Amino acid sequence: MPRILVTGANGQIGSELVATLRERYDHNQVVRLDLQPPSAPDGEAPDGPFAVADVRDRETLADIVARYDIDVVYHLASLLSASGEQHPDRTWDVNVNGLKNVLDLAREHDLRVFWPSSIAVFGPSTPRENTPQQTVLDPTTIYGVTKRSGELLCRYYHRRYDLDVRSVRYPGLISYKTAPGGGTTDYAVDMFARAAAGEDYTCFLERDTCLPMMYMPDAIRATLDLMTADPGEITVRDSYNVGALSFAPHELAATIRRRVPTFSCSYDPDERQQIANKWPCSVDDTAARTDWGWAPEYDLEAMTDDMLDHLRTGEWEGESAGA
Ligand code: NAD
Ligand code: AKB
Repeated sequence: MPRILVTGANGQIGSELVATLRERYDHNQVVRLDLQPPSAPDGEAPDGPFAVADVRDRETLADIVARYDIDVVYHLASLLSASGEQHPDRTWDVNVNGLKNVLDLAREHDLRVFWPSSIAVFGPSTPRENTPQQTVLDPTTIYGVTKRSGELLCRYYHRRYDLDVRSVRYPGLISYKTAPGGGTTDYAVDMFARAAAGEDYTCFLERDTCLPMMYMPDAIRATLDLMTADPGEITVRDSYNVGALSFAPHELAATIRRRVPTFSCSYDPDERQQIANKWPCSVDDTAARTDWGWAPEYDLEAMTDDMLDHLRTGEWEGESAGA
């Protein structure tokens, strides 16, 4: 049974990935790592093993890998697109130097690595519809620059050192358990949260800004399916496009309004609009479908039903970091 380390484990993806991995494997085999301890009910100790560390601190990372005898790392610790523009130096340091620390430790300890890239690797010269797997990559944000640099670093370590590192370019992820951490696609989660609370929402993107999105259960399945695929099936070693949904804010608002008739959405774009304008609307994920059988399960209607059901039962912790 593999011993697993998840960095950035308190975040939007990490908190759900840890729960799924702990269901799939033994609870104590999965170690959470983040800058803070995981939250726990008042007076209770956090559930399961955790380590407080900064992924830029290579010595501490090495101690954790050795202490827990780690075999596999899901390296999620990162700054996202909107917060990245506020802290470009820190974003480079965490996103690129943190990844290099993990890859170097993986070489030394023969670890397998999952590291997520993003649709932020694309830019203004990239085709916006059905964006190909191989295409112009001209990111305009520091976040996108770090993601493309990370993709190339992963491919280099695979070719040069035969490291088994795998990656997907997640689209904007939508979930109800943990608030998103400072991205451009966060508006969708915020809109759901407001609608479920019986409130209206002012969107920070224009009504017609189409972006690729995915529901969290599909994202977790994509991650685990890629990591359990036979290494011989993996033909893309920078990062796979994975598609699921494509919609603009007004389409999401209309889908919600069919279930919450009193819901109203207005539009007041801020600086995140400039980021979204450079990203695609949809991606071509033929390589992921062919190589390891990727297929999303949730369409916009099914996701909206599920999100509202869960949010109405109170499974929500608050606003996104960028809100
Ligand atoms: P998040 O912001 O919700 O969580 C990131 C976590 O990393 C936070 O808990 C934060 O405390 C931690 N962290 C930040 N700096 C750290 C450091 N120096 N050392 C240790 N931990 C640190 O992010 P997320 O949405 O869960 O994203 C996880 C990964 O998936 C990131 O690489 C992100 O780029 C990628 N991704 C996310 C989305 C999305 O829509 N959520 C889309 C594309 C790609
Ligand atoms: C962001 O908006 O920054 C993230 C992403 C698409 O990488 N959700």
